[in-house]
Amino acid sequence: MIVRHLNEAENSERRVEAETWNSVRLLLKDDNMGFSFHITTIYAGTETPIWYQNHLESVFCMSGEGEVETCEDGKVYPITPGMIYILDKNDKHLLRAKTEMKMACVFNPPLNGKETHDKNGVYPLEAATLAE
Ligand code: 9YT
Repeated sequence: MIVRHLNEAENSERRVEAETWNSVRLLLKDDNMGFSFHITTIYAGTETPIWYQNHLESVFCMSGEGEVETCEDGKVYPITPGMIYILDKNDKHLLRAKTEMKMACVFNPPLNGKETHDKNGVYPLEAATLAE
């Protein structure tokens, strides 16, 4: 069994910083679970364009308020604690935080731990990362 604690992980290299968010990656590819699990903080008053073309992601809101807009159809979904959105179609989207939001995120395939968004809001597949 693997046991970790958020308090320790956020003071380690598991914490990744981006302009509009930080993410503490509690479970990663090298744990061999087939998915990764992160606690992500989205900063208040931000908008983040995201398009995970290589990954499926589920995002559960634990605290805070905001909204997510799917770019293809312009639909806007309010985010409140208890809401989950599931990007089952690699949906391109805009994530807006009204207040700071704490999200629990699951990725398939799992992240290796070092990824931050590229200019299109995408994480490359590991193979692509290694080829760069
Ligand atoms: C909700 C979301 O996708 N935020 C961006 C960061 C991502 N969750 C991550 O890398 O953990």
